[in-house]
Parts: sequence; structure tokens; C-alpha cells
Amino acid sequence: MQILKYMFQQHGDERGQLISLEEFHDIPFEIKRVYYMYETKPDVRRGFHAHKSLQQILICIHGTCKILLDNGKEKKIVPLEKPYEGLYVSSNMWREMYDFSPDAVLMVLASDYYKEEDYIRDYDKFLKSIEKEI
Ligand code: T46
Repeated sequence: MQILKYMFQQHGDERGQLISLEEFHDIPFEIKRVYYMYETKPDVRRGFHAHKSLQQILICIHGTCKILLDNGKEKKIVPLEKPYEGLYVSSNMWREMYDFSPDAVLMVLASDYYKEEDYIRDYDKFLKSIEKEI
């Protein structure tokens, strides 16, 4: 499994850092939605689903967390520890987010609006949907 991590350009000067993200330039899709999670409780694991067509970029803009990616054949754990790195998560990829530091803010840029029908929340159904693709 190939992990696609973007290292965003930092516009730093003596005042501090600034990152700008433009759709199709820094982000490989049209950004239709932005959401973020914070005050995630210790030992909480979130996610446990895949998406049929949604693409996303995950950015831990403060603090740290880990992302488990699972394409049905292989699993990889990706730490997110810097506000200038973004993890691309494709459709048909099972994901779990965990090990959030108390100060973590995980921001997500998404290619579509929130649609419950795009979620695959059952792991066996996810594996079956992957098989159909091959
Ligand atoms: C994903 C990972 C990385 C909305 O109303 N609108 C939204 O845009 C989102 C994302 C969620 N919600 C509601 C639905 C649930 O009642 O917020 C609640 C929590 O959502 P969920 O349990 O799906 O959150 P996570 O952290 O398990 O997963 C989220 C995204 O849903 C998902 O697409 O890839 O973050």
C-alpha cells in the first residue's frame, strides 16, 4: 500500500507560520466540506468505516494522533504529528483514528458533502466491496 502524505508549503517569517491550501493546487480535489475533531477523549478510537467514493485529506493541525489505513489486504499506521503534513485517504480504504494527544485537533478536507449512504461501516461488507472491485 502506498501512503500519500503531502508536505504543505509553509510561509514562515519572523512572525510565525502560515499554510494556505487551495483546491486542485495543494489538494487534489474540489473541497466541498471541512470538519474537525477536538477534545477527543483518551483511549478513544474513531472511524471504523470506509467510504464508497469520498476522498479526504487529514491534517492534525495541533497535537498528534495516529491513523490506521487498511485497504483489505494490507494495514499501515501513519502518525500525524505536524500541522504541515496531510494524509490522503482514498475511497475504499478502512480507517481508524486513535492515540490522540489531549490537545489534538484533527482537521479533514473532504471531496463531498456529508452523505451517510457513502459510508461502509461493516468490515465484512467492506471486504466484499473490495473483492467486487478486483
Ligand atoms: C472519516 C473520519 C476521518 C456530520 O453531521 N457531518 C459531518 O460532516 C461528519 C464528518 C459527521 N457528522 C456527524 C455524524 C455523527 O453523528 O457527526 C457525528 C460523528 O461522525 P462519525 O462518527 O462519522 O465520526 P468519525 O470520527 O468516526 O469519522 C469521521 C468522518 O465521519 C469520516 O468520514 O473519514 O472522520
